[in-house]
Amino acid sequence: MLMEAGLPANPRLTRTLPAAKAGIVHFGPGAFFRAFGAIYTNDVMDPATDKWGIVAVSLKSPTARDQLMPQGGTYTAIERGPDGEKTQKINSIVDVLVAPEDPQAVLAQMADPAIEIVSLTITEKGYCYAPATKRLDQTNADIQHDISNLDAPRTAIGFIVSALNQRRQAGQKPFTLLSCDNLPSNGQLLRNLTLEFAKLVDPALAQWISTHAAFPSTMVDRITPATTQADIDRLAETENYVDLGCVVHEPFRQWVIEDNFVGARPNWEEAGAQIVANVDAHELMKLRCLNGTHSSLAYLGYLAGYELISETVADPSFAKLCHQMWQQEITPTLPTPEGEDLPAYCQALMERYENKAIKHRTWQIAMDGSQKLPQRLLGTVHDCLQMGHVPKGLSLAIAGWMRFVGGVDEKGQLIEVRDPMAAQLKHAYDAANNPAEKVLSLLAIHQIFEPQLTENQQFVSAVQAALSGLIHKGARQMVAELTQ
Ligand code: CS2
Repeated sequence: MLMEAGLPANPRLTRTLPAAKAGIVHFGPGAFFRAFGAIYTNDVMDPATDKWGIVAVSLKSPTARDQLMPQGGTYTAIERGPDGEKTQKINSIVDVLVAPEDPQAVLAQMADPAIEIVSLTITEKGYCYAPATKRLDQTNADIQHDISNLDAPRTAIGFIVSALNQRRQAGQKPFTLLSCDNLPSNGQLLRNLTLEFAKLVDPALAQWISTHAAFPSTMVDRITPATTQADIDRLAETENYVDLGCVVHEPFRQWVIEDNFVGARPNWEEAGAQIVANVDAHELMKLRCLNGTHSSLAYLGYLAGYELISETVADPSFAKLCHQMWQQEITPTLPTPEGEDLPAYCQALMERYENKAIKHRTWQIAMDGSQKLPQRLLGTVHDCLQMGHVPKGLSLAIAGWMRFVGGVDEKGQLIEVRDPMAAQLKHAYDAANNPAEKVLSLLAIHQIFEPQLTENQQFVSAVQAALSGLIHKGARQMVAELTQ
C-alpha cells in the first residue's frame, strides 16, 4: 500500500531509549492497553532508570509480540481529536511474551520478586466466568485444563494462581492484581474468581491469597478503535517510519484506582489517575452511561446501516435516543460519584461519540454481547423495574442485540457475529419462528439473563414489541418512533 501511494520505503520504528527494569506483568497487550495503561506508566517513568517497565503477556496470538518486539517494544500512540492529531512514542513495554509458546517463561517472570503488579486487560470473556452468576465457569475447557496442569496454564486465572503458588512456596509476598476491564467491581470479581480457582487446587493457597494479596478495583476509560492499515500508512507518511504496533485513541482518558496495593506502584496520579477509597460508583456510572449507550448504538446503529459511532450519532434520532436513555433510564439508577456531575458527564460523552476523527466501528463494539449485556444494560433495566417503570430505550437496545445475534441484517446480508456464545445464540434465535418466541428463547439463556428479569412480564412484552418492530419496520424507524 505504501508503494501504491508512491511513497519511498520507510524504516521501521526502533527503540532509542534504554529499556527500564520490569516491575509490572500485564496480560492483554492489545490496542486498549497500549492506548491507556502503558501510556500512564510511560508518562510517569524515567525509562533509563525506572523499575516500572512492563512485560506484556499475550494469552493467545503472537501478533502483539511480532508487531512490537522488532521495534524494541516502542510504539506510537496517535491522539485524534476534533482539532487535529498528536503523536507520542511510548517506551514502557520492555518485552512481550506469548504464553502458549512458553508458559514457563511467563510463570518465571511473574515469580520474580521485582514484579509488584500483575495487571489485566483481557476483555470480559478472559475471566472465564458466567456473566449472570459471576462464578467461575468450571465447564470451560481451559479452566478444566489449568486446574490439572498448573505448571502450564492457558488462562489468566490459571497463570495468576500458579504464580502466586510459586511465590508462596518461595516465601515471597504476592503481587497486586489490577483488573482494568470494563466490569463492575472488577477487583472484587477477580478476587472471587482467583479464590474459587485456588480452592480447587489447594485450600491453604486460597487462604494465603485471601490474606496477603490485593485486588484493587479500577474504572478505565478511553475510546480506542482497532488500528487499521490506513492508520499505519498515514503515520508512515507524516512521521517517515513504519510502526506496525501503533494505536489510535481519543484525547479523553480517565483512570480511577482503588487505593489498595500490596507493595509499591508507579505514581500514576502524576499523570492524572484518581486514587480513591472506593471505585464502585465511578465504575457504575461509566459502565451504564458510556458502555450502555455504546452497546445500544452499536446494535441499533449497525442494523440501521451505520458503520461508525460518529455516523450513528450524526442521525438526530439516535443522538436523541442516547439523551433520552441517560435522562429517563440510566442516571436515575446511579449514585453521583464524588467529583462528578452526571448531566455534564453525559453531555461530554455525546461530544466524544461525535468525534469524527475516531473511526470506531459499530461492529467492533457489538462483539461479545453475551459478556457485556449484564453490566451494560441489564443491571439498569433491573433497577428501573424496581423503581416501577419499564425502560423503552434499553428494551429496544436489547431487542437490537437479539436481531444482531440472529445473524442476518435488514438487507438480508449475513452478519459476522463474534461472541463466545455465537452458535448458541443463533440457535436460540432460529429455533423460534416469530418475534415473541425468539425473545423468550433468548431470555431463557440463564448465563446472561437472571430470572428476576425474565419473570417480569412488562419487560418481556416491551422487548417482544421492540423485536417485532425491528423485524417489520427496521431500526431507523423504531428509533425515530421512540424519540418523536
Ligand atoms: C466499547 C468500549 O468495545 C466496546 O465494547 O464500548 O471498549 C469503550 O470504547 C471503552 O470502554 C471506552 O472506555
